[in-house]
Amino acid sequence: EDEFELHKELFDELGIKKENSGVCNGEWGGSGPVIYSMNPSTGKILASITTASKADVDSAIDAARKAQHLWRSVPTPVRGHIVREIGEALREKKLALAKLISLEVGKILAEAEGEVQEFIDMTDIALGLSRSMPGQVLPSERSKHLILEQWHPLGCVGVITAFNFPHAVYGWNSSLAFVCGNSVVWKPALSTSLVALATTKIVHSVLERNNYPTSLAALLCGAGEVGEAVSKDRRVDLVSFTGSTAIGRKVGVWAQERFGRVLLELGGNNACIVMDDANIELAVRGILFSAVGTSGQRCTTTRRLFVQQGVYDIFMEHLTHAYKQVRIGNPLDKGTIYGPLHNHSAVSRFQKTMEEIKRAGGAILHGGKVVDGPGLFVQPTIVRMDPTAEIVQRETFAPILYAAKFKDLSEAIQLNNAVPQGLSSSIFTSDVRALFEFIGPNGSDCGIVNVNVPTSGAEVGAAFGGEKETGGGREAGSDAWKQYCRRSTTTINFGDDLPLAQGIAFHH
Ligand code: UN1
Repeated sequence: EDEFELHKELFDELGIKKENSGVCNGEWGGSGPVIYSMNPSTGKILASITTASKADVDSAIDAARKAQHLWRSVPTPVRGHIVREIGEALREKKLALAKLISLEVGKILAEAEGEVQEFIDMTDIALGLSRSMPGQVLPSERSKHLILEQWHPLGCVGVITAFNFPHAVYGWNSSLAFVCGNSVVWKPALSTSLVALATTKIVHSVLERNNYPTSLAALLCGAGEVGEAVSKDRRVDLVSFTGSTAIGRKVGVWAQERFGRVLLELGGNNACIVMDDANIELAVRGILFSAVGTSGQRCTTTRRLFVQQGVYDIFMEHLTHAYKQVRIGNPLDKGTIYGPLHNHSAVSRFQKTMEEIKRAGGAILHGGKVVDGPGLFVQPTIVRMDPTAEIVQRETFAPILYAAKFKDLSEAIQLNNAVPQGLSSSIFTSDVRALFEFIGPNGSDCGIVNVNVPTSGAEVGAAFGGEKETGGGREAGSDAWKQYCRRSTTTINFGDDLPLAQGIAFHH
């Protein structure tokens, strides 16, 4: 009982209790195991959540599919207005949601608020799309013929999200999925079930007041086997998965085996390149945010740093100085810019990696230790490391930055591209030739290629995602909406003849 940390006012505002059902197929319920949500800053329990059983997965997908049959014939601009209302409801609860994200994930309040803002901004994108989602008219090679291309709803979209963006990633996916006429079945990371619950309640409040079934936004809290069941289910037309490359590889195969679609947002191993001619102060600030923000637990976190030989010493001096100023503490306190890691396994991974670094001959320039105390705090860390070392090729989801010196741009690009992941990359330079070389076809091989902007902190208006082991998916802005649609191609004959394509003569 007294293991529970009380946040009554906040919970009341968000409709959360001490004991919660984490499953909704239109009705709240759940017959899987009960789990506990924990605050990583204190190590205390926030609430309990009943998770989904196999039977719950089955009934939620069934209900979501039925609801989609109704939803797909609602005019797209009307669907857009529903998504807009979700955005309005989120605006009202922004601070409360951000506090809950901060409590359950451990990220600082400013970043948690940014996450809610990403969802809100996505609802604006969806509203605009609802009036402008373009199809195409294409010229036919045949007389009195016309070719049309339309984008129709896909069906039921499974969304599996990670702990580090427990709210925004659902926002990117669901805003587009809903406006495109789909239902959504959400399997959040087990350890961020409360954020998923609060978010779903807000979405449901909008659906209910507009008389749409809440099974359009089904929720299945649970562990990996729930995600596996969703991924393998033939009734789920698209599985959008955000998480590790190891799990993503399995999800991809499960979905592909049954010819389901898959959208993968997997690991990153993102590098920043600092050229001799860079604005050093700007680069230090950018790289600090990108390497230390969210305690190094973004998929876009800067994990590798390549500094040109002429400025290496001075740059590293400035950067380590900036690391020394980082205020570690309770993520809800103003002034804290760096909170705890999310869970115990993240802390032990950090420790193991530090040991491996020492064995591999890495030199610790800052940090490297676990901070004593009840919360899961570790020091933000910079290590000078041979960039070809095995450990640097992996994504360790912790605030460890590997730094190395390079001679020229081509060496830096080669290093940038030498890892299996391909999410985000960045160059700091004032040389236009270096800039265009880096963003060109012989430059960075990542999905995100920034200039004088670090690797993390992407805006939702652009397509978000990466190549190689990052999985190839694109979410959020640009034309990412197309992945939540099926394309239909129609050839119309408005003449009296039947000319055949390719001029084929077929007389009988
Ligand atoms: C993630 O780390 O999973 O670009 C997503 C960023 C954020 C999204 C990161 N807008 O850092």
